[in-house]
Amino acid sequence: MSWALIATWQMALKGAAVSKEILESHGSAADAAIEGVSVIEDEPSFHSVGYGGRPDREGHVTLDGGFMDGDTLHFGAVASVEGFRSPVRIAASLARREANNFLCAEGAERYALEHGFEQRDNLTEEALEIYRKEVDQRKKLSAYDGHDTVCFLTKDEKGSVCAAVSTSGLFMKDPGRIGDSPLCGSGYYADSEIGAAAATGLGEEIIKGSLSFAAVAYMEAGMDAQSAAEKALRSLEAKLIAKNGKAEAMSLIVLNKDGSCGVSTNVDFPFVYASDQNDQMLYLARSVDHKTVISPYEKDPA
Ligand code: SD4
Repeated sequence: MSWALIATWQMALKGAAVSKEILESHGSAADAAIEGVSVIEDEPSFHSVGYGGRPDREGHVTLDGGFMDGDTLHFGAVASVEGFRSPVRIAASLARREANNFLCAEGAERYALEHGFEQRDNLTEEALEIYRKEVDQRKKLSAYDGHDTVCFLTKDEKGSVCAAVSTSGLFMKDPGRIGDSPLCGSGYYADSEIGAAAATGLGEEIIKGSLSFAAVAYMEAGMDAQSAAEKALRSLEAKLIAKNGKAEAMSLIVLNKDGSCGVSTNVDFPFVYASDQNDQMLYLARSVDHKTVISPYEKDPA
């Protein structure tokens, strides 16, 4: 396949259309991943990313983002950033530095300000209302429905592979809490010689298995994308169940450098895949007896 993309959740459809257009018109994997994610960051009806993201326990919308260039292994990331339009763009800019690639909170905000990144109050009226309703009954930490990370993995016609992610993390999270999403190796990983992977779900579980790096390492050892995704996620799931009696929600997308994809999940997990040989489509991955079953997603892609 000359180009391909895979992205997490139904919300990715709108961004995937933009990403696809870039790849079809000979654009780079980096631009396709960053632009795809940033479309979702601007969309207030998606309550887990960028504008309209759900706030932390103290009412602040703090955002995490990451980017990795598989040609160089350079990565950039921001965590707990407040008041900026596009964490993924800040992350991609940090990936071009020699060092100081992962910045959090005030340091990341200072960098973003100094480098002219657009500011925005990401707390919408709707999110504020939901927050006010929940504020008295602090929720158990869980990656509940509708609070998901947008992850894009892209491969362009030159063979470059990139990963980009963005999230507001968990609703009602503790101030300063950072999940897997901005952590290179856990939330995302890309190596153009092999492929890429990215995760969504409860960050505290995903981090325990460095899930994205694990999937890429399995591909490097010779597995196809689907086997690598399944091996990485099921090994961690089995370990967590053996050690703790349960494994919380985790989903993993994988893109091989040949453009083929793989997905593994322990929940119901919609994702988008497209390539020069496959029309852009929404699929549903489900977990049946600890095995991932994938089918076209019938639900109206609103
Ligand atoms: C986090 N992994 O902050 C993110 C949240 C998520 O589905 O992806 N939820 O832990």
